[in-house]
Amino acid sequence: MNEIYRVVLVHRDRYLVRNEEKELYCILAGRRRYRDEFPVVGDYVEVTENPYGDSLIQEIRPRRTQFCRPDRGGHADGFAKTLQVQPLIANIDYVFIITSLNRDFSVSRIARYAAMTVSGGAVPVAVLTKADLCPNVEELEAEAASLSENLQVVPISSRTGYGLDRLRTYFRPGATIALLGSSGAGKSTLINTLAGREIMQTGGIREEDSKGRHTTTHRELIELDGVSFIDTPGLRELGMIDAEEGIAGTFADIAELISRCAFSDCTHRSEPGCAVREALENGTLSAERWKMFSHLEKENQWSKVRKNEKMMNIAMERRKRNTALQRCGRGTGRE
Ligand SMILES: Nc1nc2c(ncn2[C@@H]2O[C@H](COP(=O)(O)OP(=O)(O)OP(=O)(O)O)[C@@H](O)[C@H]2O)c(=O)[nH]1
Ligand SMILES: [Mg+2]
Ligand SMILES: [Zn+2]
Repeated sequence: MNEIYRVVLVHRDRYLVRNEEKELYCILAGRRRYRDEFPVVGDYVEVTENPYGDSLIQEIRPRRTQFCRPDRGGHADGFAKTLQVQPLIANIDYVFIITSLNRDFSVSRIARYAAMTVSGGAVPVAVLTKADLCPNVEELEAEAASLSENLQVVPISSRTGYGLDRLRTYFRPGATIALLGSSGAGKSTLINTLAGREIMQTGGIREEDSKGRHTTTHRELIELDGVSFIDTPGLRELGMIDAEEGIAGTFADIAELISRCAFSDCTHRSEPGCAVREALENGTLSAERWKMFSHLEKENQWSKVRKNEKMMNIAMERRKRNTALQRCGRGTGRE
């Protein structure tokens, strides 16, 4: 009989899974191993328990939400430099976009995370950390909030406890909250502060540029008072892939403007009746946000082309292989 467990940690090809009763180490069942789909932290999986060794993951339950990033192909793609969608975590309600209020603060980075969060079906919250070190918290909070009307922004300090009460409004029992963001932003420190003890290891940051040292190396699900938190290693950068919905959701006002342009294929440069140009000229849309939006859009388009190329490469490889097999007289029913 299979039981449902949740993946809490992935270690190469071994998975630590948990339910209310117990924790087990698992590997993938043989028939799953060569499929191009692997469980990630937060997944619900069907497990056949093996009391004598690693248990077996038979199936991944459909994901309610996920957070993905573009991955530059794997060894399976050979030399082809193509992109694929890589799910990092699954079944999350909120993504806390952890950003420190120091030199590392970047609204355009928050925009990237917000777009990918919305595309995956979760709700983004910009959590601005280290407020104790920042002289102009309100100013940066307002800057982040002006990014999108659909983005909630909460400045906090794990050191002084500032803002944590506001953050707790998201902690409904049963909810899953992922902490994402650059290395050194204070993801693991926040987990430890909420837990009241040192669950995760934390590390210092470089003086010169406030960058972290990639202290956390695994994604891990931690339960605190019925809420599941997923701590993650700092991502170096986050590209756009399959992000149409998330970009449009994050920049909803711009998507609305575009729908009002006189031409449906308006390039927003010099066409008559362009609602974007008009908004830029009368100041209702800032040049900065328009640039951010255009940049993410362009990147997402680029990913789409690379992804399609990958599909073409796979099809071409398959055709070549079949032709070779046929030439050897195999696959034609002659052997
Ligand atoms: N002053 C201050 N320092 C903080 C705060 N939160 C975290 N830090 C410090 O920031 C540094 C990095 O914190 P971590 O929690 O390890 O950062 P992380 O986001 O988990 O980093 P990675 O695991 O590398 O991705 C540590 O030296 C923390 O003590 C805060 O609210 N105030
Ligand atoms: Mg960490
Ligand atoms: Zn236009």
